[in-house]
Amino acid sequence: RLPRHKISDLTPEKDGQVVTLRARVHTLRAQGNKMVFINLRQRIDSVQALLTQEDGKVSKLMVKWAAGLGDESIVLVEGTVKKAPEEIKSATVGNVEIHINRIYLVAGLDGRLPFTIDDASRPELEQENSDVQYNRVLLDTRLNNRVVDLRTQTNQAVFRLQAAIGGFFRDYLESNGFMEIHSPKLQGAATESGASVFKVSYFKGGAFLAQSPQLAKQMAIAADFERVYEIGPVFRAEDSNTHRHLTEFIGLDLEMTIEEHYHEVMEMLDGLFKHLFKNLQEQHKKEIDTVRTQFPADEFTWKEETLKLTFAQAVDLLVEDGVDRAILDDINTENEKRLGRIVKKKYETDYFIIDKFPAELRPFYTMPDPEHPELSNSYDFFMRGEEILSGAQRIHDPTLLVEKMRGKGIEPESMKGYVDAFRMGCAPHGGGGIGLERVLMLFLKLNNIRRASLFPRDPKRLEP
Ligand code: ATP
Ligand code: AMO
Repeated sequence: RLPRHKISDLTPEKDGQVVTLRARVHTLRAQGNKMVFINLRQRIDSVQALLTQEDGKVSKLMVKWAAGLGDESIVLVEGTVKKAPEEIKSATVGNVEIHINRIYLVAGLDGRLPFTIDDASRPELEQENSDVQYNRVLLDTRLNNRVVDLRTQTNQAVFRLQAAIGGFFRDYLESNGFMEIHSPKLQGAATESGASVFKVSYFKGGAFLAQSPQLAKQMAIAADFERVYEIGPVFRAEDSNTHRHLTEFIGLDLEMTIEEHYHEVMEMLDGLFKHLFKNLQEQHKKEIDTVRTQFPADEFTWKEETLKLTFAQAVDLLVEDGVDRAILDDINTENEKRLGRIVKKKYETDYFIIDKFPAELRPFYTMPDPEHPELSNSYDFFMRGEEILSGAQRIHDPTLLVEKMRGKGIEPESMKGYVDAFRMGCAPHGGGGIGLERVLMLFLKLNNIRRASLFPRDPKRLEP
């Protein structure tokens, strides 16, 4: 049995070698009854193959049969590698073509394709200007037929990048002494606030789906694990039909003890993001470039020295730009984006941090600033003017914690296990939570979080 080859391994130096490939028929074009051109595709690579009687290795019947192969069938091909003639040098990998000697059908289609992979691969702008010429594939159609949509080279690259982000997150934290944990997603009580949790039936009673591993990761610190992280699903019952909200997303969470100051956590998180950006740009240029052909965007820009603004400084930048200070008690989504544009212009970066948020804007577990109790030791991180991480130093003193819970209308008894963790003594600590799909969407500028989720869940979509 001949060894299987990958399209990405086929280079002009292999000229004359016989190879076997399993691939999809991307497109097929018959020329009379003598010749068939098949564009073969494997993930993000493709190669031109041809079946011709002139090679003397295939019969007329074979050519006729091959001409009837449908797009997206899976075939096994044995053929000879040929350096591609100058005039057809194209996007094919390594400028080679394959002269097919034998071809077998591995799997055909039992139905009509909802759209062609070529139509689904058109650059967004081209699609916008060319409704007549091309069949435009709308996002909803793509998501309804996600399996076919995921075969585009863009999506193959997007999800390889998603996997890479998870990998770099894990590597960085492991090398900094963090340990992975797995916290329960079924909860007896709402985890952060009652507002946005899904209720599920649980035997004779009910349960909630965790809206964050917040309580568990803090309890792991109280249990002396010192530095922990989790990659897991997060559920939010928010009826937010926006480009950046999902009802289920992947949270990249971490929590660590603090020696002196909450800036230790901010520095760790900042180091993590720079590790991520650097390695994505260095090791995954091919995937990034592939996505860019469909979603043109400027390169994601960041600096070795990260821009850190306090909430007050961020507000000042917005006021300078003409926003009314009276509406800046909080920075809404629109002003967040505006701030992103201001920062990009002034500091030439797509990545920055804001800290010292007013205490009243943050969850009950957030540590107030000891010198200015109306502020808090909290931070948000931003990419292209949108929030990707939220975090803070936490309250480890049980008396203060109970007071803050009551202040936000939460009955401490309803979270007894959590509050008790601090009654048993817990070191100062802090952490943060990142939305994986948001990072991916903003790094690539995909403009809609659904494109960064394999099978997205939003208020209107539970299938496929
Ligand atoms: P998080 O802090 O969880 O990242 P967030 O900052 O987006 O998310 P929220 O404050 O709950 O969290 O989200 C509110 C923002 O999302 C609002 O500023 C609003 O612009 C937008 N938004 C939320 N729900 C809707 C909706 N149904 N329609 C349009 N926009 C919405
Ligand atoms: P927060 O609620 O801000 O903080 O969530 C953390 C990060 O998760 C992402 N995110 C979302 N992504 C997709 N769809 C959503 N509906 C959605 N909501 C949030 C964002 C956000 O920055 N417990 C705290 C974290 C902490 O303090 O450690 C928390 O959950 O990228």
